[in-house]
Amino acid sequence: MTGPTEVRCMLMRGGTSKGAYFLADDLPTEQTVRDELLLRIMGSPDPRQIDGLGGGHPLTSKVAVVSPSAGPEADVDYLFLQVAVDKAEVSDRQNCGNLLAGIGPFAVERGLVRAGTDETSVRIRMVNSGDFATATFPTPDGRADYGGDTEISGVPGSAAAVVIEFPPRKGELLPTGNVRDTVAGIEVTCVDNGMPTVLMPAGALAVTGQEDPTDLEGNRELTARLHDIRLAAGRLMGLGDVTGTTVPKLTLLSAPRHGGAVTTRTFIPTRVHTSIGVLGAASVAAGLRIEGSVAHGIAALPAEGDRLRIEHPSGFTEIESSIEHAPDGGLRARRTAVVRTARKIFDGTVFPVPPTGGRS
Ligand code: NQM
Repeated sequence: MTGPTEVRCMLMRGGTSKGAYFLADDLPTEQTVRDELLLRIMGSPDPRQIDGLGGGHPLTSKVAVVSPSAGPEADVDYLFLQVAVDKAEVSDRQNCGNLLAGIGPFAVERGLVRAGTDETSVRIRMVNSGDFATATFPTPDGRADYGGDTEISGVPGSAAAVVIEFPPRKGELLPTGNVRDTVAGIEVTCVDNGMPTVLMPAGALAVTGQEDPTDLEGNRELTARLHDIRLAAGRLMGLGDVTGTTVPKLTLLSAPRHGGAVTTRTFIPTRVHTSIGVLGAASVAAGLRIEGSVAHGIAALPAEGDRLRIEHPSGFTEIESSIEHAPDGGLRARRTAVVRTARKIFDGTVFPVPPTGGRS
C-alpha cells in the first residue's frame, strides 16, 4: 500500500530547527506506510533532499505529528520524527525541543486548541519520551501571532516568544547510575534531562571545544573516537546498540568564553549542531549542576538563580534548570524552562515524490 499523493502540511521554524508539521489524521496510520511517505515528502535519501521539503541537514529534516491528546494531562500529543537525510530512515528514538516551540501555535492554527484573547498556554505530551511541557505564546484576537522582539541565537531577526516550561521529570538524570563513567578510555558523565547526552571535556579529546562545527566534523581521529565512546555509553545508558540511532548525543565541554556557564559543541550524533538542542541544553544544564560530574568543574555557575547561559557555535541558549534528590536518592530535574520563537513559513499541500520516482 502506498500513501496519499498529496498531504496537508505546515512548514514551520521551531527554535533553531525547521520541520514539516502534520495532523496525525492527515497521515497514514500504518507506521511503515507513514514513514515511507515522509521520506518521499522530505526528499530522502539524498544529501541535498533536492526533491522534497528537507534542507539537507538533520536540523532541517524534521517532522512533527500532532493530535488531540489521548490523556487528560495534556491538550495535544506531539510525536517527533527525525527523517534521515542520506539514508531511508525515519526515527522516533529522540525528542525535539526546538520543533516543540511550534506545536502550540500549530495546534491553534489547526483548531485543536481554542486560543485565549491575549496569550494561550498549550499543554503538550511528548509522545517519544512521555514527558510533558507547557508552551505559552501570544494570540491577540484569538490568532497565533509570530511577530515580536525576542531574539534567539542562530535565528536572524526577532519573533514572538514561546515560553516553554517543563514540569519535574520522573526519569533519572543519571541513566548509568553513576556521576562519572570511564568509557572508551575517557571519563564522561551520562545525563538525561529529556535528551540522552554524553558530556565530556573537550580537552580529553585533544580539541579546544571552540572549533567550528565543520572543523570538528572533518576531524577523522576525533569522530572515530566519538563513535566508540557513543556505542559504549549507549549500552551503559540502557539504550542498547545505538549504531544507526540519533541518541545519545555527544557534547564537548570547555570553559565559557562570553560570560556564560560553559562552551558546548554537540554531535547529533554525526553532524555537529550549529547551536544546541533545547533538551540537549537542558541535559547539559542539569549536568553542570551535578557535583562531581565532568561538567561541574568546567562550569562557571552563577551564585544564585536557575538561569544558565549555555554557549554554542552560533551564540548562546539561556535555560532555567534546577535539580533535586528524589526520595529514592536518585537525582531528578525539578524544573526546566526556556524561551524559544517559532514561525509559520507556509501552510498548504505537499506533493510527495511518487513511489515510482525511485524511492519506493
Ligand atoms: O535537543 C537536534 C534540534 C535538535 C534537538 C538534535 C532538540 C533538542 O536542535 O531538544 O531540539 O539534537 O538532533 O532541533
